Amino acid sequence: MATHLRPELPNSHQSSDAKRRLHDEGWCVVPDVIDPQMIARALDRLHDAAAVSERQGVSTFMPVLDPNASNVRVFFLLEHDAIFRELICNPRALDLVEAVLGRSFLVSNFTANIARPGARSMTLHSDQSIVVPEPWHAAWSINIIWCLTDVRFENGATLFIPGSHRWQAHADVPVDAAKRLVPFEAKAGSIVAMDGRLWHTSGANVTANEDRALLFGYYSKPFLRPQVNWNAALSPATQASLDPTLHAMLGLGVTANSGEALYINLLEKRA
Ligand SMILES: O=C(O)CCC(=O)C(=O)O
Repeated sequence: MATHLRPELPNSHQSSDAKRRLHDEGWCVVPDVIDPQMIARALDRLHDAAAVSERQGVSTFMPVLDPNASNVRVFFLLEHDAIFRELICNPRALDLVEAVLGRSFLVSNFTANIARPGARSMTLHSDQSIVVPEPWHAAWSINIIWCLTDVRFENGATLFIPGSHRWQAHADVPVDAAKRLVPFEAKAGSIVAMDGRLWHTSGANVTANEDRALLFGYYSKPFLRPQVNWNAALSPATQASLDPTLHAMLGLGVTANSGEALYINLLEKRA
């Protein structure tokens, strides 16, 4: 394991420095995107969503992903609460998404992974390699990770390989990849942007009693089909509550595959 990284950026020039780091290293941290009240509210709604999910028969333990039930997975966040629909549209998050994907993109997925004490790592992967055949010449997806707790190596920070977004094929993944993993560290309220090509895995939570709660907002080029089309399953009531930009961003409109409707809506909002 290499050294811990804390690449928080000073407030001035934050945006351009963050984008430069995202371009050069495949990831960046932006601190203080949401305040303590919002963090507490999101955490509260996340725990409610996990309980509702279990009650509905959707297990929060995914043996295909995690070695044991100490990782609590919550899917379908956009249906669970309006706060998640607000976070997925956060302008500072979308600014980083646009920097990587350009003007047209869709929300592919919004899920949570709470690493509780005893949680262990999943398999090393890049998110893009799961849905796009090699070679990976360009970023076609990006994760915006919302930190609802402080995140550090000991409580299971996501481990990643800086610069691995430049690997273009499975053959580029070195045999000693696991030794190159480093944890990101960030305070609650930060977002971490991660290029879809960056190789990473979840960390082990070796603390006695400290949860690590992260939300993963996954955005992709509009022509990429999501692994699971959660957006199509949004209830009629939730769909009716969406503003036109979010409706377009979820790929629910007829122009989803080009993303044009999204761009027009974003421009109108910014005008
Ligand atoms: O929870 C984490 O730190 C990483 C999760 C992840 O990479 C995934 O679910 O694909």
